[in-house]
Amino acid sequence: TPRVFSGIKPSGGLTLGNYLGAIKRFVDMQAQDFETVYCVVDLHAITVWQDPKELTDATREVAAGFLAAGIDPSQSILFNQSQVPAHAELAWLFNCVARVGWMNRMTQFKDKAGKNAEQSSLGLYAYPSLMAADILLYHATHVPVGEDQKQHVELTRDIAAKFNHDFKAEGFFPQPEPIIEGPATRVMNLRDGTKKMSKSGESDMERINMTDDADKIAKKFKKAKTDPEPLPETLEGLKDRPEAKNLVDIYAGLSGLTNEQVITEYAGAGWGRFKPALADLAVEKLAPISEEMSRLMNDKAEIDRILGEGADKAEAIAQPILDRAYDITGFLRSR
Ligand code: AQP
Repeated sequence: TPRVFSGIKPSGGLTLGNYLGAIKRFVDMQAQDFETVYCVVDLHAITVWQDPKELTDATREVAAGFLAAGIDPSQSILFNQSQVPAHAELAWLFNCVARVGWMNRMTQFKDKAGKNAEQSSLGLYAYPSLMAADILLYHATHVPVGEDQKQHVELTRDIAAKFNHDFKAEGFFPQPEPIIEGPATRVMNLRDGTKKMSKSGESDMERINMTDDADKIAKKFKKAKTDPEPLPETLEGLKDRPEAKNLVDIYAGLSGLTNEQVITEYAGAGWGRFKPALADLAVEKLAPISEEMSRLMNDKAEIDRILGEGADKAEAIAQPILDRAYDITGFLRSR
């Protein structure tokens, strides 16, 4: 069976972007004919500073988000990355396969490091190499991600191909496919439609958190930046209107309608009508998930148990593949 791998960083609470671009898709794929492996990628989170206690809390919160949204530990493997050391080990091999020039082309590093590249962690720079290890350690064939991660999955393909080629191990690492589907693969910041909605964005008003209550959700959509024009009659009318397009995409992502159907339903509607409808829809869809998340977060032992058992299952797949990679590399192994 084809195998899916994907992950989310515990670098803060989950956003609507993580939900529509990733978790909701993960749940869909769990229901299809795939073996599904999902990971709370804590090793990735520390590429920028994380307070240790907050990291532990966020790890449980992201795990709770997966579970509350419908990831079932009896159908999917769910674990946190640092409990399976093979990720860090394979990443080192890949650091020696990937080229500096490849990393220099990664737009996410440029976005995240900004003008401060010299002061960024070396880990942030090497992040795509660890991500390649995450995916290839399971010989994953499908990687559901938001638009922002497409370039990293493409780099993963390059690393797999170069490893196979350099060590004459044709076909050892597969070529994984990025799966970028649905109407909301890039949810934008509510205050600036040219920026992505992020967990770690400066202002809380720019994102919807999965744990926001109904009042907060309504307030955030009400204050979301838009242009003054009503919604257009056709999809083309959203061109060059990033904020309007974003709210339509979010509505589509939450409702299960296509963007086109949303435009047809709300053709000519003003924001005074569309925004409250969007807020109601978001509350309807997110409230049951956030209630289940808070219930789960009161039972830390249960979350920790699920992640531990998931790590055992993950390791059972990953370790033989790492061992094989070590043999291919020529490492002497006498115990
Ligand atoms: N705005 C978004 N729209 C659609 N998909 C998104 N994803 C993230 N933001 C959006 C997808 O969520 C998955 C997990 O992402 P991540 O946590 O590993 O890293 P990220 O993309 O860097 O997410 P954030 O929220 O922006 O975190 P911070 O602020 O800490 O860097 C990925 O599949 C991603 O595409």
